[in-house]
Amino acid sequence: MAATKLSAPLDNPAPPQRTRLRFFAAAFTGILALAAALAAGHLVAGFISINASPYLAVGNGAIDLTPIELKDFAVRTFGTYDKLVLLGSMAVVMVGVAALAGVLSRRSPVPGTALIAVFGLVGAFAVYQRPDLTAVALLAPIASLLVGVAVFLLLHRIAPRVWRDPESDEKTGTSRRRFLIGGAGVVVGAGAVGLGGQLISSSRDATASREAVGKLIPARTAPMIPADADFSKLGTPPFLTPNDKFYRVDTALSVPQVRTEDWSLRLHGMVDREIRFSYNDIRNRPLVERTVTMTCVSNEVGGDYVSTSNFIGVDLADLLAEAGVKPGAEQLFCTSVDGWTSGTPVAAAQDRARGAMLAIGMNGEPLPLEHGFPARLVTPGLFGYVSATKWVVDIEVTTWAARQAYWLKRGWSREAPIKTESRFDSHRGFASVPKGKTRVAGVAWAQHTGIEKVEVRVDQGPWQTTTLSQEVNLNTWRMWWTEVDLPAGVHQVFCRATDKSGYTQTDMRAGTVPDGATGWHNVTFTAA
Ligand SMILES: Nc1nc2c(c(=O)[nH]1)N[C@H]1C(S)=C(S)[C@@H](COP(=O)(O)O)O[C@H]1N2
Ligand SMILES: [Mo]
Repeated sequence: MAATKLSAPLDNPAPPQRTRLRFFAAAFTGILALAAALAAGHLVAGFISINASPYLAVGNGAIDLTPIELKDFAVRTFGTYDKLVLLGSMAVVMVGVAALAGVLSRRSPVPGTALIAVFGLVGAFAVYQRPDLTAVALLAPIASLLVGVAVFLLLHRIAPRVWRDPESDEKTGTSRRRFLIGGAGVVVGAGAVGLGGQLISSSRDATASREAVGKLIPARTAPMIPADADFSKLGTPPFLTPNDKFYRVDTALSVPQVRTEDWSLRLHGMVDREIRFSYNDIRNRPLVERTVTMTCVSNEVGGDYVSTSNFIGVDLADLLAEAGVKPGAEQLFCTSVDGWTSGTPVAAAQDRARGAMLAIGMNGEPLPLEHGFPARLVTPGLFGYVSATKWVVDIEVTTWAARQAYWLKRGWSREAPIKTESRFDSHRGFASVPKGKTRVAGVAWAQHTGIEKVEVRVDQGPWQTTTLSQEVNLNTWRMWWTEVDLPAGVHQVFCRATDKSGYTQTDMRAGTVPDGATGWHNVTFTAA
């Protein structure tokens, strides 16, 4: 046996150093190495934290680096799918780079190996940057790096023998087949390993912890929502948004998994006494329930990033009073477990009439994981990015000068009161209706101020007032409906709201950056 092996190179002279790999074989080695690398990283991350997965970490890093206009565009265009679009585009770019690494290495594995190593280092850097991960998390990108380089070098050793010699057809045929089978094996293996990582991480998720909390029963329940608070029969949304329909906006590529027993909230900074609350500390207090309409600053005129819930929790003003806020404090710098931050004006948080909360429940249930379980902030009247940190673990009482929150650093405004808005719900965009009378309905909101009236106008005609639904409280949306008379033809119908401060929505169109969109929503009707 040994003799045969020894003699083989003699019978079969060593391949010339400069053998070139076929183009596709070369690209294939790169892509396979990538698949193996990502899978290995994902598996190791499964044991630590799924955010340590280099793929997700690079994605999260990309989100953090994305210019605001693009990020805002993505949120507006792809909505909740913005994250899928990001992961998909990343996959395309990665496969491209991996194929390039392979193709660069048609003669020597060095350039491709170098490129893969750089790739691995980018992943390691992205993991290193994450505030929610410890040094152990670096094991995941390191596994990726090692497996990626190893698989690449291995395939590179096999591949030239396979594609070297077009003459000896039979031999090449079998080894080519072997290479392809080996390659398929790497793909299947990588898939299984990656899936394993996913399963391991999801077995450690917070679902069980959330279920263990059970129903939340407030000591002070919110007033019942009257039956005529919405006009859902005319096409408006129901007054309370079901939890699974509540809009979702955040920078988290994978939903943070925090179990109640691992959660605590540190309240510190410019206070007389620093306090740390456990989940039970909060849960065992008398809970209040408040009906609040939340809105995202990325909501366009006519958009859907607005929802209403019965939030259950404790008064933020109480927690602040217990800690004793020092004079001169300006903002609550709030940090999520994944490192995202927001800056809420102290005055808004202390204002009992506004009713800012540390919330642990929505509509009787513990917060859904994607809405901040175990605990989040809710500050009525302010856009979410300055007031509603999900998965909140740290509140530092400080000044504006001392700290800059996530979106503030990226060009959005420091002060972000929700703008008075109204929208059509019964019809959207372009609608065809019989000529004559048509019922139109929608919602309007001016949180913390309240809606005074909503008017509609057909083309350049006079404004006509609409019927408002019963007011639930100043912090919630209000529904409206009316009848418009449309002669045959094409008509633009506008709506505008006036709030209780006397402000009427401007028709000046403004984009969402830096502090929220303005302009009148309209629907184009074709009446026949
Ligand atoms: N941790 C964390 N909290 C966050 C965000 C985020 O990206 N990360 N986004 C904020 C924004 S921009 C909004 S509008 C609200 C949305 O809350 P929801 O997803 O529960 O509707 O959450 C806020 N809280
Ligand atoms: Mo937002």
